[in-house]
Amino acid sequence: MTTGSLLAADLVIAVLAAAGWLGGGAASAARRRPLALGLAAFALLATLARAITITALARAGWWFAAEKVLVAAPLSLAAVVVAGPRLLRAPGDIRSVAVPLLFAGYAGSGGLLVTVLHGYPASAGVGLLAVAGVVAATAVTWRALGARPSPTVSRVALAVAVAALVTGTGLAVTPDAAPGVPHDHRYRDAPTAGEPTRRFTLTAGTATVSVSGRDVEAWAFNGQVPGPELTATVGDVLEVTLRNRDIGRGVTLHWHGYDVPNSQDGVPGVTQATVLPGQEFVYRFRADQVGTYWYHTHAVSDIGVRKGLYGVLVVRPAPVTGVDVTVPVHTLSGLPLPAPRTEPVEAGVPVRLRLINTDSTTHRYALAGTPFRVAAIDGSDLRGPTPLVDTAVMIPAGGRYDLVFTAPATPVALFVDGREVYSTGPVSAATGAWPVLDPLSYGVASPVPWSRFDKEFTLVLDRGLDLRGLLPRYAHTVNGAAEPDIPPQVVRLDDIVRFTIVNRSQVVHPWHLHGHHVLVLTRNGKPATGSPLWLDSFDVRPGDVWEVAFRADNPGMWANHCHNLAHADAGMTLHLMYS
Ligand SMILES: [Cu+2]
Repeated sequence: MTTGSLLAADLVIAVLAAAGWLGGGAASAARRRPLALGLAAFALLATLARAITITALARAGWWFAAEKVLVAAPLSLAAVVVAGPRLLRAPGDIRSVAVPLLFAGYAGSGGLLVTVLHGYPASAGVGLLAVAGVVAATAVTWRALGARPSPTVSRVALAVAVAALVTGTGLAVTPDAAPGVPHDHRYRDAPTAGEPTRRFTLTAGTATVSVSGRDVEAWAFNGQVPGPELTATVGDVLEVTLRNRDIGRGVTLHWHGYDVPNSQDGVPGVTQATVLPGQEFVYRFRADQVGTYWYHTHAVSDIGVRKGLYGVLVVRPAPVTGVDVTVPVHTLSGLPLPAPRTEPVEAGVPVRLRLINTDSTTHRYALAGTPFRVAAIDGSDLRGPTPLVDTAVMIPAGGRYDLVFTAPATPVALFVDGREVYSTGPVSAATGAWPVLDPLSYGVASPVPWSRFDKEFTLVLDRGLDLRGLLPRYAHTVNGAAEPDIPPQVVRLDDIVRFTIVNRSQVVHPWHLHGHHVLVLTRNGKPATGSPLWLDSFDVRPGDVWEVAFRADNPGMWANHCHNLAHADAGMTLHLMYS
């Protein structure tokens, strides 16, 4: 069982246990004896089953189990100790066990709420708040059911609830409030990239575009979705003028995967101001990385990219030989892009398909009709890629795979999630059952260039209630905090930095660090054994633990965030800064 399925199973069992106790309590209050005993027995079994799931999660990593061991387990134990013996005695008046059963239900719910609303890291304050809630709810129930606890019991309960509430509230306030992102202008001076050799102008504006024969209201660069394809040859100096015609919430350009100088990175409020209607901003950088990249707005990025403010950036080593096709996959108003395209290719011609996922979720790509190799991932060439046949690749949000092959005499076709997007002729293929390539064991290994790390950071990805802003929100969190309260990661120039990224949530988080490519070291404790993987976008699935490393060689203030842009906007963004 994977840690991801364990997390899901544990959550389901916790819900069933709490519901069983509460249902049993309600049934006994209503004197429904068989139902009460049945539900309570079920809840008891579910509570005991959690001992197994919590232990297994703790073995997978303390991050996955901390609050369950420290808060939920003691509360569950109290539930079993209080309700269990009374049930075994099976009292004549079933109503007399209503309060113990409901207490067990509150205890189970308390532990569950701590997991769902607070998550990692566990804190004494949150544990005490849960205790206060359970004691208070039990006391209220006691009164409501007309039972008369002895004055001593009432006083003790009141004292415990008040003490826990007071202490918990104090302790739950995070002591080390994040310093936030200083608005530092040091890195904003445009570097001297040299005289531009490639000039482009991108004008952002609202537009009506046609997708699959339907008119769609979009936000577009130069009236088209995707925006114009920007191409360059390595060594070129790109100058891109961004104009905003009428996007009221503003735009910027971020060069996804391109490790540009910080001042050109396009993150509003961090590297530049948002470009408002009527304004412009000129980006200039040297094209010194070959490969497949893309650009997109980073202002209200979730909405802006979804509505169409993105395009392809390809830097080639030399003039193209053979067929070189970009396939930027996107979902615009629920309609898939690009439109299917068929063009015959003569046998023997080399073909490169540049697959780009510009959506916020993973896509599955399958190339039928030919053996192929994955030549590059996220713009970096792989070492010794071997031919693959009938194998699918999963590309994370923001990620790119370059597939290469020599055109056979028979047609080939590329499918994205089962939909044909590119072909050289008619192909019928069922690709749904194909195995998926694991890039961590593909290609030829070479030793990790570092043996020690100057800085190590752990990022635990989760969900939690964020009460720090004006309105409460159910945020996507990193180490229990949401933007702008996640402390920045501070490094020095030339530090070798290691990130451990842990996903204890129920959804995939495609991780994306700006300005640097990270080398994958391990996933779920197993070292990468294939070609060195230098990534800028990788899927951290539920229960996954990734270790990645990089050299801090690009000074500035860099966004480090989930590239499911809805998650990024809902708190899952922090910053890497150089001291
Ligand atoms: Cu995410």
